[in-house]
Order: sequence, then structure tokens, then C-alpha cells
Amino acid sequence: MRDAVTTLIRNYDATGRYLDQDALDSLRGYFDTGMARVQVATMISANAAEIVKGAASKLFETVPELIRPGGNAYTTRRYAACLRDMDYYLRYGSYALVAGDFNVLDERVLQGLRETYNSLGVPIAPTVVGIQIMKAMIKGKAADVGIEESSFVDQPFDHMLRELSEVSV
Ligand SMILES: CCC1=C(C)/C(=C/C2=NC(=C\c3[nH]c(/C=C4\NC(=O)[C@H](C)[C@H]4CC)c(C)c3CCC(=O)O)/C(CCC(=O)O)=C2C)NC1=O
Repeated sequence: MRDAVTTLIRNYDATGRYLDQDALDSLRGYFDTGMARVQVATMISANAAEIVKGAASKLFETVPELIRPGGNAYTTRRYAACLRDMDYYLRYGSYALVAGDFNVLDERVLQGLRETYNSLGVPIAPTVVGIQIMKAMIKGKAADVGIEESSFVDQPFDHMLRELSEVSV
């Protein structure tokens, strides 16, 4: 598992270079948003259950077929699996937010996920909608506590969205 600092050092070490101005600039960007990243992650921890439940209700309002007979989230077991997956995306998203790096998402969440979903018939498009709703909720809550510039919140969630929506070859 890597973070913004270890990834950078790893790249420089691979070619035996000292850190240069580009390296320092990229680290400055990370450290400048450091406290805000931790603040948002703390806010996510304190509101995780509410965020997952709220985003799931909104998703099921938007795509009601999911919880009707024949829908993938129909039956208590599958409904619970769906909410649990949303909770995974939120929790790992909060780790990646603090790490400033997607590696934890790639290693722990995204590897093999599309194949698993496809083999179980879990629809990807509404999963993408669910993650988008959570992202919007987090940005809204960040703005409530005065964090207006929250593009660093988009990054890990957009990465999951991109990787999930990627067209299979
Ligand atoms: C930490 C990394 C990690 C992830 C991401 C993960 C996902 C994951 N979701 C699964 C199932 C599932 N995922 C869903 C999710 C949904 N169905 C819908 O209609 C909605 C669109 C969506 C919720 C937003 C459902 C319903 C199942 C159960 C499918 C089934 O067994 O038929 C499964 C199959 C095994 C199981 O049921 O536990 C995995 C591995 N597991 C992991 O360890």
C-alpha cells in the first residue's frame, strides 16, 4: 500500500535521482491539503452509516427496479450486500483521500471487481450512480464545515468511477 510520499520517492529512487523542484511542488500540493484531507476523513468516519444509508435510499429512488422482484438488490441478503459494498467504497475512499494515492483502491477494492460483478450479475451502472451520490454528499458536508475547495475529495471517488465504468475489452 502506498501514499503520495512513498509513491514519489519510489519513482525517484527507480532512476536514482534526488528530489527536484517538480517533486517538491507535488509534495507541497499534498501537504497544503493535508489537514483538510484528515478533516474530511474524520467527518466521513463520524457519518459513515448515515452517508451509506442516505445514498442507498437515493439510489433506490432513482433506480427502483433494483429492489423489486428480479432486481439485483432484491431479497434481504442482496440488499445487505449492496449496502455493504457501498460502505466498502466509502471506507476505502476515505483511506485513499488521506493517502493522496489510488494504490489502496487498486489493490484492495478494484482488482477483479468488474469480473466479480459481471459473474454475479451485479449491475455496474447503478453502482456508479451510488458512488456518485456518496461523493456529492461528502462534498456537501465538507462545504458545510468550510472546505469549499474539495477537488481532492473527487480524486479517489472519480478513480473508482472510472475504473468501474471502463468498457470491457
Ligand atoms: C473491500 C473490497 C470488496 C468489494 C468491493 C466487494 C464486493 C463484492 N460484492 C459482492 C456481491 C454483491 N454486491 C451487490 C451490490 C449491488 N447490487 C445492486 O443491485 C446495486 C447496484 C449494488 C449496491 C450499490 C450485491 C446485491 C451482491 C450480492 C450478489 C449475489 O450474491 O447475488 C461480492 C460477492 C461476494 C459476496 O456476496 O460477498 C463481492 C466480492 N467485496 C470486497 O471484499
